[in-house]
Formats: sequence, C-alpha cells, structure tokens
Amino acid sequence: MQDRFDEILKARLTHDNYIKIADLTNHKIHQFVAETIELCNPDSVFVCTDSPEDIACIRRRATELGEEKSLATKGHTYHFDGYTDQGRDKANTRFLLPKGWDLGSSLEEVVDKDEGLLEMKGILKNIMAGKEMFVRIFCLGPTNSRFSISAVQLTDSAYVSHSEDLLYRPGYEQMRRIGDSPDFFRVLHSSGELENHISKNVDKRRIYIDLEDDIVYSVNTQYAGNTVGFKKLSLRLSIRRAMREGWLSEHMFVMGVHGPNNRTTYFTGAFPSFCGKTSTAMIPGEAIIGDDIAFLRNIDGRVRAVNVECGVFGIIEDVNAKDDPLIMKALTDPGEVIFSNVLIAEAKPYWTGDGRAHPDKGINYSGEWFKGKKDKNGKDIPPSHKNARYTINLKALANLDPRADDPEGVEVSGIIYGGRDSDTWVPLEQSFSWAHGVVTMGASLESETTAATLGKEGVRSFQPMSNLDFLSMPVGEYIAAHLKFEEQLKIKPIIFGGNYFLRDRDGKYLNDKKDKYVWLKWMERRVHGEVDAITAPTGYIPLYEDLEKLFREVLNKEYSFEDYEKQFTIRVQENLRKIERILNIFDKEPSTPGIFFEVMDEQKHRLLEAQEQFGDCIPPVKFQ
Ligand code: SPV
Ligand code: MN
Repeated sequence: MQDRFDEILKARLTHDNYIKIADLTNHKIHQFVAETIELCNPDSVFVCTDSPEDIACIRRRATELGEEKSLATKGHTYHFDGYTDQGRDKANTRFLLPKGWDLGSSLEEVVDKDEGLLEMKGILKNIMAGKEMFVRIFCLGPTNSRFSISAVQLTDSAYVSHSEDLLYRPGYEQMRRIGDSPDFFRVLHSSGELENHISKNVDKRRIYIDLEDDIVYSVNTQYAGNTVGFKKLSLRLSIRRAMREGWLSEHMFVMGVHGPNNRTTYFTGAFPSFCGKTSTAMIPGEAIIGDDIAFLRNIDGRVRAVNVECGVFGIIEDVNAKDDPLIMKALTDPGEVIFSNVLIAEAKPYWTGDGRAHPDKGINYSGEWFKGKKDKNGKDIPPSHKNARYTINLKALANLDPRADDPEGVEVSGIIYGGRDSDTWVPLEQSFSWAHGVVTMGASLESETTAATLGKEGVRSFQPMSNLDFLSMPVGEYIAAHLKFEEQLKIKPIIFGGNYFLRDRDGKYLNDKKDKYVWLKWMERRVHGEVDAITAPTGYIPLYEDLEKLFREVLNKEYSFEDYEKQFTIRVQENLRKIERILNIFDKEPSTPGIFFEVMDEQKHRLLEAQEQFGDCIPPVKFQ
C-alpha cells in the first residue's frame, strides 16, 4: 500500500477495520477510501467484509441511527425520504464531461468535469463529520463469472448500505479475486446534513457521474434511485463499458416463462418505470431472475443474460393480494423488507391500492398524516407516495428461478420492449427481424412520464429501450451497438413489442392487468414456432383463436372477438405520427446508422399501403 494512504487508513480506522481493508491487495480501493476520509472527514469507518456479523451490524446501525424504524412484523423496517426527494432527480443528475467529449444531443445535462468536480468536492468537504462511513463492496452480476463487475460504495447512510445488502451480491471475495485490478465501479454518497433523519440541504443536492473514471458522486439525497449507486447511476457506466466491449447493459427484467412439457423459455424485457416491468417479471407460475437491470452477452453465438442485482426495489402502489400475490406474500411474511415512503400506523405499513382498509391517520413522507391533508397547492396528500417502494431480496419470492445466480446466465429466446402508450401500439406484436425489432420497437419506444422521476406526469416522451434516462453516449451510437450485437449471433432471440396501456377513444383501458400472463405465453409459443401469426404492417400479431385458447387456459377467462378486434386494430395515423416523431429525433443524431432510416422507411410504406387499402383503423382480420 502507498505510504500516504496507509498512514491515513491506519490513523482513521480501528485496527479491525484497517485489517479488513488492508487485506484487500487493491491499491485503488485503498486510495479511494483514504482520499474520501480526507475529503469527507467521517468520525469512524466501518468496512464490511460480508460476514454475517458485519451484515447484521449494518442492519442494526440503520435502526440505531434512526434512518429505519422497526415495524410489527419481524424483519420489517421503514424509511422516509424527504418531501422533495421522492424520485430520481433528473435535473440535478449530470455527467462530468471531460474536454473534447460529446454525448450527443438527447442526453441529460452535462457539466464540465473540472468545474463539476470542484463544486462536488466543495460540497463534500467535511460532510461526514460526526458520522460513520460504510465501505461496501459488491459484485454486479453473479460472482466469479465473465459478467462480474466489482463495485465499491462509500456512504454515510446505513439505510443505503442495508438496501444494498438486499439488492446486490456480496463482493468482498470477488474483490480479492480481481487482485490489484483498477477495473471496478466506485460510488461516493453522503446524505449530507440531516434534520429528523432527512437530508436537509436540498438546494445542494447533486448527482454527478464521471464516465471517464467510472465513479459516481451523490450528495444531499436519500431516495435509493439517487443513492444506491449500482442501480441507474452505475448503469450509465456499464452501458459505456458494454459498448466498448461488444455486449449490452440494459434496463431489463430477466424471467423464465413455462411452456409445454416442463420447458422454460427465458425472456428479457425493457419497460420504463411504472409500466409493468416488475409485475411481469413476478407473474405467478413463471420464474423471476431479475426485475430491473440485465447484462446480455454473446456466448458461443447465443445471447445469455444475467440479473445485475439480486433483489427488488419495487413500486408498492397497487401491490395487493389479488394482482400481485407473490409480492404481497413477500411483503407480509416475516423476513427482511424495507418499506419506503408508505403510510405507517401502529407499526404497520399501508399504501395506495393495497386492497385493505386504511387508518385515518399515521405518519408518511409528509410527516403527521391525516385523511384530507392537503399540500401547499391544496391537493390531497395520498397516504403513501406514488413512488413509494419496497426493498427485498429475491430469495423472498416463491418463484425465483433456480438459475438466477448461474455464472453463465440463461439463454435469452425473446426480448420485449414496452411502454406506457395510450393510443398507438397494439398490446403485443412480434418484429419481422432483429433490425426491425431494434429500430421500430426498442429505439422507437415512447412512454408517458410517471412518478419515478421528479416532474410532470403523463407527458409522452422518447424512451429508447427504456434506457434514455441512463444513456451515457449519443443515442445513435447506442442503437448502432444493438444492431451490431446481432452480427456475431448464431441464434437470435425474437424481439417483441408490448403495450399494457392502450386505451379506446373514450380513454378506457383496453386490457386487464392480468392479460400480460397470456401475452407471455403467446410469445413463448412463438419462440418455439407453435402458433401462427398475422402479418400486419407493424409486425406479426396473434390470431384470435390462439389468444382465445390461451385466455381460457391461463386465466380461465372468456376472451371475446370484440375485445380482440379493439385491442389489435392497427391505428395507422397514430403509427405514422409516431414514425415522424422518432425520425425527428434521429435525424439530428449523426451517429445513427443508415439501416435505421431504411427500416423506418419500410415501416412507413407498409402503413401507407395498408391505409390506402383499408383506411385509418384496420382490424386484424383484414390482414389475414
Ligand atoms: C426505476 O425508476 O426505473 C427504478 C427505480 O427501477 S430507480 O432506482 O429509482 O431507478
Ligand atoms: Mn428501473
């Protein structure tokens, strides 16, 4: 170890903690911890080796420090984030841009790296005085695997650290395995000054991402999407690394869908937040591997995927025994659960849409809460925040796939892209080819904004691969990487488009929440060539007979031809307008590959031809 860092670590860590960090022969981790101590000046430092005692200590500290409080059910705790700290803070999340770098025009804000670092270091100076700093080492993806990426988080929040225990695979041993390699992600977080356990200095909330050095800084915030660095913050880092190395890092679930003869067929699915990604991955009877972030690699000509995480930080609104029985069981059985930003009354958690009678008062993210409480604009404050969440380990779920930790991942047969789209896409369709799927489904994904990010809801926005918020390169280059990924594949997954949110002209949803159970079964059958399809201008769509049969088998439900027609009518004008909107964006992206425009053009011509023959709203039978 370099003398200077060694001196700092020896002076500022207890002997036990010094041994734990010195035991790792990695110079860069020593430097990171030592320099952070110098900058942030914590009172004490706890190094977690992932031993059961160390993990228990973190959990205990979260309640001792008051960041979490215990609930009546064993293992359950709750945590509140500040009133204005209830979602990913896009406005204050910036890339630190080195001189000469260009990230394209569609990305979030950037700040000059030197200036941003200066500002950040100013805010971080002495910020941990009086606090304990936790040193956490995780592994993104399964350990000891070609997918593994080591990751180190320094934080003064025991809640963040505890959440990470539920969400990430332990990485201390993996860090030993990589020896002195400098190749790992770093996250430095501080909740900053606290008042009633809540970050106080919201005006100095900053999240800066340094793509050059693979490091993220996050300060004066507690919401896990801004602080648990290995969610979306380091997703930005892995997206770039994936592009450099020829694999994909995606905002996707990974799940197994069961088919005839006990077969399991694996799918990944990219949906923006609040668009059914987690509830799809947790469909009872199917098998979950992950619900949020996946790495996909070409291994021997086939696509294989792993879950980057091993837990769920899921939206709790509308989770109830009827719609999400598996999640509900995990949230009510004894076991480790962190509830955030729900209503608490008599040591019990409540949330909107939980299907239970609610007390008239309690505490929530707004403080003391009572029925009818209004915000400063006179709007009702709901019992739980719309983006209230639960954090659990996947082991709490009855349907965890046995291959969830397989170092080689699972072979992916289908990839689904879906958004919150009230008027354009049919609920389900299959692409004609990899390029058609990448271009017209993945890259053309649009979704109406939700409470997952701070800001106005319900605004249709461009969401390529559900990953726009996390892109760390020009979007044209990102799409080109997807197109290129196909080139070396011997067996290609089938790409599907999905939309759970289609409405009729009166604004009524055309599908039930559980219809997705059937869509997955149809896709599974398509992968194996066991059901036929209709060739529509936008893709292959299901036949009524097949869906009717599957609805009966899967949901024991009559599926009417009338519903089918309404759901699968091709809305030509809407699709054409969508093409224009998407082209408008990619026209300005010089890195977009030519094939993108060819595929869009072909789709446009198919739609125009169909329009000429059948008009603006074309029921599927017309294409049969
Ligand atoms: C999402 O919003 O997409 C999430 C939660 O999965 S967050 O960690 O906030 O990104
Ligand atoms: Mn997500």
